[in-house]
Amino acid sequence: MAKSHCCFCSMQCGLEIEVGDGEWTAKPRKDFPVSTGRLCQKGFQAPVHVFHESRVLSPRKQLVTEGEQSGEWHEVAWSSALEQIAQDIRGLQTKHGKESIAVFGGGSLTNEVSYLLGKFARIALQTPYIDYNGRYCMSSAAAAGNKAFGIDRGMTMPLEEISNADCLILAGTNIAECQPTMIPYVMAAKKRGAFIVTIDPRNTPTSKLADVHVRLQPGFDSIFVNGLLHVMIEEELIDASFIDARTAGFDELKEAVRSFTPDRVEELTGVVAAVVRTIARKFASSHSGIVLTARGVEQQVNGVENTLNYMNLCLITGKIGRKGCGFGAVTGQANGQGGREHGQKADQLPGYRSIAEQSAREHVSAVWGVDAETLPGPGVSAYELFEKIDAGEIKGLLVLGSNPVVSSPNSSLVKQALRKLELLVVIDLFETETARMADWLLPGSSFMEAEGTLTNLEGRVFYRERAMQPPRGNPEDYQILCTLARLLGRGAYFQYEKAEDIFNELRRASAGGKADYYGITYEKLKANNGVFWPCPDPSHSGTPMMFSESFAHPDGKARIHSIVPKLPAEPVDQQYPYVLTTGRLANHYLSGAQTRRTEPLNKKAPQPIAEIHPSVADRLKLKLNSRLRLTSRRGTMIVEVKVNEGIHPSTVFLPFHWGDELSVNQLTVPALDPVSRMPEFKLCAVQMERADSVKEAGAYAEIAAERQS
Ligand SMILES: Nc1nc2c(c(=O)[nH]1)N[C@H]1C(S)=C(S)[C@@H](COP(=O)(O)OP(=O)(O)OC[C@H]3O[C@@H](n4cnc5c(=O)[nH]c(N)nc54)[C@H](O)[C@@H]3O)O[C@H]1N2
Ligand SMILES: Nc1nc2c(c(=O)[nH]1)N[C@H]1C(S)=C(S)[C@@H](COP(=O)(O)OP(=O)(O)OC[C@H]3O[C@@H](n4cnc5c(=O)[nH]c(N)nc54)[C@H](O)[C@@H]3O)O[C@H]1N2
Ligand code: SF4
Ligand SMILES: [Mo]
Repeated sequence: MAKSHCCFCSMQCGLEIEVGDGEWTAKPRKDFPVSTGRLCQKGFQAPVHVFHESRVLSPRKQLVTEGEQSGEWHEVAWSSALEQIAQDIRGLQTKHGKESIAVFGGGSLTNEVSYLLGKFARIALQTPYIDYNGRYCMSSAAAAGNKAFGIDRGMTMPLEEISNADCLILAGTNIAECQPTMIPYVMAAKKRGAFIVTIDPRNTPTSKLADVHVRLQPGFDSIFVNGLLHVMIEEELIDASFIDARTAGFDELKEAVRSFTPDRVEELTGVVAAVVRTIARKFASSHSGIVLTARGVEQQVNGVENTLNYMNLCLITGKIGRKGCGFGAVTGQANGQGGREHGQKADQLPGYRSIAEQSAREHVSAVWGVDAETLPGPGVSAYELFEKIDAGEIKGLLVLGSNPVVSSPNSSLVKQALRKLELLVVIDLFETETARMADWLLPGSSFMEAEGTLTNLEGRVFYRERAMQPPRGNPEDYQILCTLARLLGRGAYFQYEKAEDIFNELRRASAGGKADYYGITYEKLKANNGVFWPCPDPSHSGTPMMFSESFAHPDGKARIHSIVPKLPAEPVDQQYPYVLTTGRLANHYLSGAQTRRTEPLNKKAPQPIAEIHPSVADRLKLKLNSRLRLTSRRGTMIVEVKVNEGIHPSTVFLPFHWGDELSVNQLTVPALDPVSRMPEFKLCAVQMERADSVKEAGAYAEIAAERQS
């Protein structure tokens, strides 16, 4: 029996896995406090994909005929596959420079592999170009946390504090589908009488738990929050002594929200003024309260500002750093938190250090045993990496732990770019949509086959045991990187016998940084069901509750930011009159690479279904079994459709868990937040028409005229 953890979301529920002779059982672990002995449907099925018949079990090279990938693969032995790959990398770097190779990582990788991947890019490849799927995921919350609090730990408090809160505001976070085992904490608060508010353009299983659900049109969060802040200040519901002692920037905020009266907010957003007042009063006057946000408010060109504004709610009411209080940007991926701390990001070194800062470069290069001058500088963000490939500046790419052909915005450009590469190496469990375009596909190790540490949404670092050896004696992900480094002549920097050796180096590299893991050891993790970072020395027991006494800015004060609401990148117009927003379903995970191969989950949601408001269905003259054509400035697709009475009439929602013609990212806009470089997955303008008889319905022209009037 192995003490494992589900491979999917950031809750990282404890999973007891027993493997024997091709058989397995998976049960909830009773001893892991976070998941309170529970698993959601994905957790129970987590091992299914690991044993799927389509697992990639040996290295493969794709036959290229007349410059095109043929879809025909042949197996190559590990040693010669890695030698050929190293040779190709060297060839490209000799011809086009070190910077012609890039790396793309993922937030499901362990801390050890994330750390190693950052080091591999900077030391083995000597390229600045590394980024990862977390750029699509948490980067706006990360930037906002750094700006407001001086540090980015998604949740500033442990999960159990949710149960102690008297008021909960859940904005753009659908925990009932995305972190289902968090629900018991919310229910405990509800039982104690907590007032619960959800803010989302549609009804979701999460909004069903709310006392008030605000059906907000996508892109309107900052206007709405300015209204809440206005009421709190106007009615003197703020915590003046907290503001005075612990924050900076309040006077500017007061000015900035002065004109956002509830009546004006109602005019701008359609949210009734009395509702704005009630929510503001309830949150501010409750003894304790927590604000949780997620991708709904972040995946926008104004994502950093949206998140900062929600943080303001906690800061002006003094609801942070004490019992039942805090702010949480709910992390998404298994290791979404740890994966963004140790150097997979284009501008980052381990311990959340900045690669542009001289002292940071010196610290990390001393740990790595290299001269600080030789470390590359900052690279570019995930989507911009594909733009650089498209422009011919990057010739080779290594992808580990992501399926960007499905998950990137404006995916046609990503595909076009990947076609131009001279070398694409993918390390994955499956021949994903991205792997199909690769020259080389190397077997990746699953969550059951590799030990290591991860950091859950609370900032709790924990140890995950290996449940079985990788199939056919295959190497683990970290071993592939080490061998490649050796073949590139940099083996001296990649001498590890086990994951723990990498972790011990990570501890030293992170020491003194913002995300300080120095005091965390494997031994401590195993004995304590995890340790919360920061944990700066071995005698330290970790930091579950942050900011009890001070924030992480040098003067100890949090920064209040005044937000002037801005338009999305692509507002609706006559030609594209609806807002497309995208997100998740309970049954599937991200690009679907794993869950579409998990039959018990896949059969519950075999294809994407668009959600639209009944009034829109009428306008489009949809009939039973009608299908819907969605068209944006970048692409078009046809999907099944269903009516959701609780969705904002301006909005159509589509999940993104499918590839090829069912991928919604053919339509999404590649506009990026100016600070975080996170794409606007939650908002783009589309037209919609009945697909079974588009001409006859003539619906689109009709709506366009209607909306214009
Ligand atoms: N089942 C499942 N669970 C998952 C995942 C999965 O793929 N499947 N993925 C994991 C990962 S990596 C992540 S990042 C998290 C994501 O977790 P969430 O962020 O909770 O998930 P989303 O569905 O992307 O978006 C949340 C909600 O934002 C709403 N929304 C859209 N636009 C706006 C807006 O302008 N304002 C507001 N207030 N809300 C808006 C959407 O309607 C949606 O209900 O989930 C994690 N858990
Ligand atoms: N339209 C739209 N697009 C979105 C979003 C949205 O809300 N709307 N959300 C964005 C967000 S928040 C995220 S996080 C991204 C995620 O998007 P992706 O990065 O595409 O996510 P995954 O499907 O998890 O891809 C992980 C891949 O790595 C493989 N893998 C998993 N674990 C391991 C491992 O340990 N080793 C190896 N070698 N391989 C492994 C899996 O088989 C899979 O192919 O999508 C983003 N894209
Ligand atoms: S809540 Fe998340 S971690 Fe827990 S079982 Fe479900 S998908 Fe896995
Ligand atoms: Mo994510």
